[in-house]
Amino acid sequence: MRVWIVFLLCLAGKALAAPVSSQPLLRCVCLCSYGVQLYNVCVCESLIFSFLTQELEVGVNPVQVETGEFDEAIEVVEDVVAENPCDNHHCKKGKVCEVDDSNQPMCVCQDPLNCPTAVGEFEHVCGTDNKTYDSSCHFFATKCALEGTKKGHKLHLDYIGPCKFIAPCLDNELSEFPLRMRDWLKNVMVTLYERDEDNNLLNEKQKLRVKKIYENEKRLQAGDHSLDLLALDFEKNYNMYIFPVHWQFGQLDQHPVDGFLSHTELSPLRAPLIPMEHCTTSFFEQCDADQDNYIALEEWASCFGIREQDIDKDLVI
Ligand SMILES: [Ca+2]
Ligand SMILES: [Ca+2]
Repeated sequence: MRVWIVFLLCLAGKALAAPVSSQPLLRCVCLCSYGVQLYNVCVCESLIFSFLTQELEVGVNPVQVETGEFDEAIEVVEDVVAENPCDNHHCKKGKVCEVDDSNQPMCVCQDPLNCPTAVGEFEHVCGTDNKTYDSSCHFFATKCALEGTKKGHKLHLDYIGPCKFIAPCLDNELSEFPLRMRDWLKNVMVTLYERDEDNNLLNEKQKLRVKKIYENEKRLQAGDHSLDLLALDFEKNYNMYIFPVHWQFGQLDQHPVDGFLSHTELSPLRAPLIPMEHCTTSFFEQCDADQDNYIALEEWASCFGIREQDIDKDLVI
């Protein structure tokens, strides 16, 4: 059975933004019960998705910075004989399984009216059409109904929460964004390392790499740091940041694993960040240097200040 421990980037109020070092477990205010406060977002450890019948393949990283909520692209068809053909037939978000006249399972668009009623505003999502949807279920059901149309093709889940005014990102703010994001990624890695008692969050290769960061006495502890300090730390301890940047790329590059991030693949990272970090969209747009709508590993790494000679496909484990 494939079990993916899912780390969900969870919105957390600024009020909770205490330094992580002294108190690693803080309650997140929204989508999950417990998480680790890093910077002003929370890495939540609450969702364990079990994917039936698949053994965890060697080399497959079991840690996903992904909720599954944003996967538009996955449609897994199992060839297992079952009483109900739909039992082992998984449909992508926005679709549900139905049996046709010859008892064959097929995925059809879900009626948004059949989506569970949202219990609170935190379930709302904002589409790239700037419309608020009650939940991601409502969003993907609507997107499905538009399948094959230009409008449907352009419609993506933009961010978590109701649509709101997002201030334009100023140039100086844009240049600060990777400093904080990079530091946050490094802290995510360290936290995974610290909490990986059962050895299922990081594989051996990853552990070895993170161990070096963990044991480095010059490591900047998680917390609120000035941008000057973050910039200085990056300059002095540059090597510490190379692996976390590659690691995050590997976490997102899953559907398919091809060295490029689509809008959908980027969603698990973008969607929770946008409401809190108004430069998120600009940052990722700028990352796509050749503007082909995909972020290649090289584009990603250079966005985070990783030098060309240090970009290494083999680090994306
Ligand atoms: Ca990909
Ligand atoms: Ca590109």
